[in-house]
Amino acid sequence: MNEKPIKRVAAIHDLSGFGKASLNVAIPVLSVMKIQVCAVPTAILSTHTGGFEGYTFLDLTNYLKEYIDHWKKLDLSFDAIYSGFLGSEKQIDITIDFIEYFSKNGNTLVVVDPVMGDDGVLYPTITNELVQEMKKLVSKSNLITPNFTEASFLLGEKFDENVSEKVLKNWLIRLSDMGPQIVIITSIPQKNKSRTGVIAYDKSDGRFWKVTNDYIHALYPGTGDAFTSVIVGSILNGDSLPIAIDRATQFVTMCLRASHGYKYPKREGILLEKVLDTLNMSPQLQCKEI
Ligand code: PXL
Repeated sequence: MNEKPIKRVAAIHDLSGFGKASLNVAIPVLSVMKIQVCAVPTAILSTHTGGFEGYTFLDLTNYLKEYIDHWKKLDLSFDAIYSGFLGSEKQIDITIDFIEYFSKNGNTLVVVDPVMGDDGVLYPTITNELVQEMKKLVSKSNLITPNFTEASFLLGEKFDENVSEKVLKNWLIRLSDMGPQIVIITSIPQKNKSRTGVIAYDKSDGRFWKVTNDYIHALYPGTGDAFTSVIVGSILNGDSLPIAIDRATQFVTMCLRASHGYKYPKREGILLEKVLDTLNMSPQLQCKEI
């Protein structure tokens, strides 16, 4: 009597009540992809931090131990562990401990989205110490999804918008040398400014993948969370790496297109609900080996 009829993800993120970020994105996206989300809320905020002032913030760091201890007593197991925005070095240590305990059987997919910054700069809450600590978390993962800014900070490299494919391949290899088998870098500036790129590497077969998409100049917080949530669901559902990337990039593009035409504050996030049902359609196959 111990069937597991559905795959399960432990999602270690904050819960920002208003706006589309972190758990408010991971739960609907993965649920539509028929995967159960088990939330490990690291903090509760009234809104996410992008563009809102005066938000309230309840740090749950000190509560997490008893929360996770209960799960240990229940002997729960997960098909994947997926972490996102983390607020302190202590939360990173707790996440590392969680990964070490719950991925003991060796079959758990560990996905780390090292949420730290965008457009060449770190978010206000991210210190240099946190960047160093994030490298430790990356070393425990199987798959990471830094954006171009986060990749440059993890490697101590300059944010150069004219970066070449050759340099990016070197970055991918160096990031995978830190631990993960698969590295996906998003938001890569393209020579053609109306495009944006995603590039990936799987060190188990040494293959590189790339796809470019229309760049929609509209900064909605939470798009990175949507991207990585789709990657997690897609890999768990048995898609190959390029198909997972196609699914995630096309979903985010669709979210942006569905949102962009409306007149409302961008800080309120993408209109996820309008396009969630597209997640169960076949993506167009656009991601190419390079
Ligand atoms: O989407 C990343 C994210 C997660 N959590 C919080 C945030 C943000 C981005 O702004 O503020 C609290």
